Amino acid sequence: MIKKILTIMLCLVTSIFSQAILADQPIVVSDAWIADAPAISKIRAGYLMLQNKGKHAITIKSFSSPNFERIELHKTVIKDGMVKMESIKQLTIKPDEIVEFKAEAYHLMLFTPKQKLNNSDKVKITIQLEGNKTSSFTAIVKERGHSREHSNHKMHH
Ligand SMILES: [Cu+2]
Repeated sequence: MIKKILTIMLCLVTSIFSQAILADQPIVVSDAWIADAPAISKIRAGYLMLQNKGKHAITIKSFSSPNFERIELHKTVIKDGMVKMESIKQLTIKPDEIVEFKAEAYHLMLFTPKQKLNNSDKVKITIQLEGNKTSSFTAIVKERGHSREHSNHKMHH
């Protein structure tokens, strides 16, 4: 019995400890959202703001979500007058730097939703950082505003 209580306590301490590590991470995510799209669409675009509030550069290796088969980090570039998207393998954020994801720059491409996503749904996304660290955030599904964001997206995928 005592052994069992000890184990439970140990688990509690461990989980509090790991939460503290997470909270300690200087990466701050804000305004994370995923553009709503017809259910038939296999691709969603996601946007967020990343801020490094720490003293050291942070390198993002990848993104993942239980709601999607895979997530890629893309950057829109203009080459020879053509709009193209490049897949970015890793992204380094300097101390105090803010990286804003938007249609004409960085964005997330989320492939193959595992279930139907509706407006206002919350999607958990995990960032894999260099040094085997992770950081998670929630992105909300919402409709795009009246902009020309990603209007020609399908052509490039
Ligand atoms: Cu893209």
